[in-house]
Amino acid sequence: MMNARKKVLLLTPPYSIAESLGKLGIFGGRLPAIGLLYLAAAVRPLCHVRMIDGTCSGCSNQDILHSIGQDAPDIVGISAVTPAITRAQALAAEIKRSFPRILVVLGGPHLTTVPEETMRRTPAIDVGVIGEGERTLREIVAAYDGTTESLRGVAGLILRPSPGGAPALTPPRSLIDDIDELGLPAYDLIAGCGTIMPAPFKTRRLPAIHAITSRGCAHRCGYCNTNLFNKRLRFHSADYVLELVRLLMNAGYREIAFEDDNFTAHRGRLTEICARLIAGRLDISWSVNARIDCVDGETLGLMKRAGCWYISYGIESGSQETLDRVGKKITLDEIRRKVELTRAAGIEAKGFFIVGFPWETERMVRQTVDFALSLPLSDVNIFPLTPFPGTELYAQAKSCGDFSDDWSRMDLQQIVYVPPGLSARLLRSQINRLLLGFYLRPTTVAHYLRRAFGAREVILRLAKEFVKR
Ligand code: B12
Ligand code: SF4
Repeated sequence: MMNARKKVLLLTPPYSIAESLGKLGIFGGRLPAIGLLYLAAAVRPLCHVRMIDGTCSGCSNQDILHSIGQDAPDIVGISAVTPAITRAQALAAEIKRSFPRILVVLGGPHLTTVPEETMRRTPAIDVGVIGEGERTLREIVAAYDGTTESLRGVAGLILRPSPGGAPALTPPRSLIDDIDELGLPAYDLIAGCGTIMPAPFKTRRLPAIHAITSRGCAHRCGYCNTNLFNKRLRFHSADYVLELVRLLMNAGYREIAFEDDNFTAHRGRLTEICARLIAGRLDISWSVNARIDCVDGETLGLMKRAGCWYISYGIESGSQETLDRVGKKITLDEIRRKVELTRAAGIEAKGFFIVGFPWETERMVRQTVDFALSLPLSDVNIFPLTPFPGTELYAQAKSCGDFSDDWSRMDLQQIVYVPPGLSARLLRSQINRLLLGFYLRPTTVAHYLRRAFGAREVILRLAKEFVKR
């Protein structure tokens, strides 16, 4: 039997994009996992909850073990994306070795996508939480009596009934219909998480933070992992979003990076949020991710007036054939028109691109780079195709081309897949052609100098971090 009020520690394993980018890692975002903030808020009424974010805090496994030794939690919950999963596995093994009585729970997009395989490869994990975690974790905390057997009645799990035993699934967990019911995430817990900042490219004012105002995506792009929320899109209401903005402003934040897959998916909601931000004269600047087909001149103008200054678009390719084959449902003409409209509205536009799809030839890869260079974008980024488990392209990559199916290398920086007839060298040289061609051209440099002037505090912070590394 356990104490009445249990202790829960939520964490992400030490893993940072800086590991593959070195000093250039300062250009990546360092943000605590929003999922953990929601989980913490959900279980807080039932237990003592703490959070350690290994992506921001710069802590080591040893630091985490030390903290566990001091605090003695009953349950440790770990969250991991695919490239962080091997770190999560190693950390879980160390926790289990030093503290065999602690229940180790793993959740997040990777476990959700390949639960059996992940459990098989990770004997130290007692329980995996598949999909949305708030209600599941709450039930785990309430039911756990020191044995995994006590969790058999909790839906949405893959659990190991005995140490080292074969994992078994409990019935699936349905999604929450009204996500406003979740309440606001426990942002107060990030105080001890270390240096927090969205990617400097899309940060103009400090302090800045990130937020999510919807869950899932209704589209089916072949390279994207949308398994987590069963490919279903749910929105927080405009009321909720305004309340969230006020919470963050009261905590001192001056800028918010909305990290929804597509913040602009619901036109009516978008219009209402913008109108209320304008009417309330809220002094907050913000950025979003959007789909090209979900913006127009009118909404862009409204977004600008409401404080939006930066939009990231998943453009992906300069080959219409590739756009069609991945199910992107956008055309090259529309992309150009919408990027122009964005800039005309006074909003910076970033384009994300991918090269190396299974069917791509050298000509198609070059087309993507040429197309990206021809658009009036403010920023670009380009990745080699990374066929994540659970995506449509994973199966294709397995059957054609050269695919190193190594989870720890799937960080979007390393080339894990090369299509037939192409080489990793060709992909790398085209990626560099875009990045160098774009960022070293005089128009970009001049634009950046103007932007840097408007974001002096961010530049200063970057310079300090660059020297420290
Ligand atoms: C915002 C975001 C980011 C942000 C901020 C991440 C953060 N720290 O919050 C930034 C830009 C920094 C980022 C970076 C990366 N990201 Co990202 N990101 C997202 C995005 C768009 C939203 C994540 C989110 O907040 N979701 C909302 C919350 C509520 O959901 P959640 O975090 O999944 O948590 C819920 C459940 O998973 C579960 N759960 C999660 N963990 C746990 C743990 C326990 C114990 C329990 C019980 C439950 C549980 O319960 C939570 C609440 O319901 C997702 C796509 C998506 N729509 O999910 C991609 C996504 C998670 N990212 C992805 C990737 C690949 C990356 C990068 C590797 C890319 C890169 N190299 O730049 C890095 C890795 C960074 C890192 N160290 O984790 C992939 C992961 C794919 C995979 N197979 O793992 C996703 C799914 C995008 C995609 N569609 O492919 N990302
Ligand atoms: S790439 Fe964007 S639009 Fe396509 S499925 Fe993923 S989140 Fe949705």
